Amino acid sequence: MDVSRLRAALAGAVAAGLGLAVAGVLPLLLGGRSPLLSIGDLVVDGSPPWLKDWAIDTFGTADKAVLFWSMVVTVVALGAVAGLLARRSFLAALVVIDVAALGALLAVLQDPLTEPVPAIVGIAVGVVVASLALWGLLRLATPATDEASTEAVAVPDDGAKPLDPLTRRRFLVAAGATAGAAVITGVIGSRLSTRLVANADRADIVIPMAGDPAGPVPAGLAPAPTPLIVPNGDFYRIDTALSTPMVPIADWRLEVTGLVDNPYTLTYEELLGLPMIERHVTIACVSNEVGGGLVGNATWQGVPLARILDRAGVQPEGTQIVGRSVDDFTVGFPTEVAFDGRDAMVAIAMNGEPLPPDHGFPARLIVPGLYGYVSATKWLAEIELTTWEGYDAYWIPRGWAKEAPIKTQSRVDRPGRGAEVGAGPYAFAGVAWAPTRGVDRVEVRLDGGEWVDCDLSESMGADAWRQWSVELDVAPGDHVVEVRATDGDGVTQSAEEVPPRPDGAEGYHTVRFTAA
Ligand SMILES: Nc1nc2c(c(=O)[nH]1)N[C@H]1C(S)=C(S)[C@@H](COP(=O)(O)O)O[C@H]1N2
Ligand SMILES: [Mo]
Repeated sequence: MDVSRLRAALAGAVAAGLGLAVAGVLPLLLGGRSPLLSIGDLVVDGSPPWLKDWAIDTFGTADKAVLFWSMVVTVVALGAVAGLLARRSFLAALVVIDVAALGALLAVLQDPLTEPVPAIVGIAVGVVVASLALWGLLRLATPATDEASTEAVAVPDDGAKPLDPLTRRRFLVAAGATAGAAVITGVIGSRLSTRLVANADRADIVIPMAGDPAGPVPAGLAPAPTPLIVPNGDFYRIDTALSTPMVPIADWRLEVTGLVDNPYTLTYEELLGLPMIERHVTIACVSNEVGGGLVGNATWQGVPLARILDRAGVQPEGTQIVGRSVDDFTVGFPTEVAFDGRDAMVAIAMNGEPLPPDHGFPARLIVPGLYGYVSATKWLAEIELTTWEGYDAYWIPRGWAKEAPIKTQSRVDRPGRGAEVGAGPYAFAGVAWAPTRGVDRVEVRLDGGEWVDCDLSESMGADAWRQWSVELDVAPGDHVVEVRATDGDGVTQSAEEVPPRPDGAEGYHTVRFTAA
């Protein structure tokens, strides 16, 4: 074909890129494994040990990315060669594409992890797409034989007929669109594959029994608008992640770093092998308004943070623990919190299941008594010991307090705001929490009258919330009910209204309702 070398190579490169993306992603959509992984495994298995060592030394944890990009570069380069060959013979270009596909096919067929059919279909469609894209692009880049345009254009130095500007632009747009389609397909595919792998990993996990289990969940009160244990699907979710990080287990490591004698790294398997505790712990968001829903109680299982730190040997200057996530969110809290007897843990399970992706799979921090933004790193990747002064975690420069214990709070869940209830005896109900101190007393008052003591659900430990309820007579008309809790230290929550920023809302939850 009468196409300049540059355009032919470009056409070949982008066509190959699109073919590669299709072949890499389509098998995932068909429920299979990406041929790129089969090829990658084959390359790794076939590499001599010195090469593997060198790759790990040189690229560290980026070795997989380097392998992936090497594949992309190789295929794109082969595509460029095919494009150049196509100037003489399109058949020769097809041979290059087919030989590359054959290589992928062989990698797939020897891969014990791969279902062959989806991979073969992916490769076949990839070949067709690459061939058609190359054909189409070359056609676009071929000057019409009865070229009417006499406009002066740059003459390529390789003897190809010049292109008029319109054709040239059309070719460039088409080549750009092909490259764009390849990139989009590739991005979707890589997201999809980590998602699939992470979900499959999560489904396969068997959480070992905690050696130190949580006590039983008491029966609770009736009516109970809010359960003692909030099911995972109903649990509030707060984070800065635009999309939930999906973390395949094989790629995940927990690093313990900073001001410690022996920094070390744990795999998920190793973490699961450590002695675990299980506890009922209420976690809360500092931005929760009085009466709001950004609080929940769950049964968490994990490895005591103290144990993880002791193995590293915290140095005396390591006065701050920074929890960093895979997406670089950070929390920071005083190191003493890990050693003061509360059950701070690296949690791996929530209500008997591996952590849901939205709640931090594969591992997160849970620190009883501290608001989430200073303690509860989800998708935990690193625990770094640093000085208290040396680092401010994510939300601190954004105007939130550096030390943020959860304040004693209580909430009316029944009646709802503005509800209409039947006049006569009415059961008021809700929850109250004061993690680490525990809730000892909850009182309500109707229409500014006397405070009345409520029944409390049996304690699940000081870190967990308690349900409260009380039956009061309500006369027909408009009413207002208020609630207040007293913690295990005998301190009653403060009445003064304080906004969430900078260290948590205060005030009594107040609900207006009508009885008829
Ligand atoms: N990686 C990461 N972890 C995070 C956050 C975040 O933005 N990113 N937000 C924190 C905040 S502000 C809260 S309140 C809790 C909420 O935990 P949940 O979504 O499991 O309820 O997670 C904490 N952990
Ligand atoms: Mo939060």
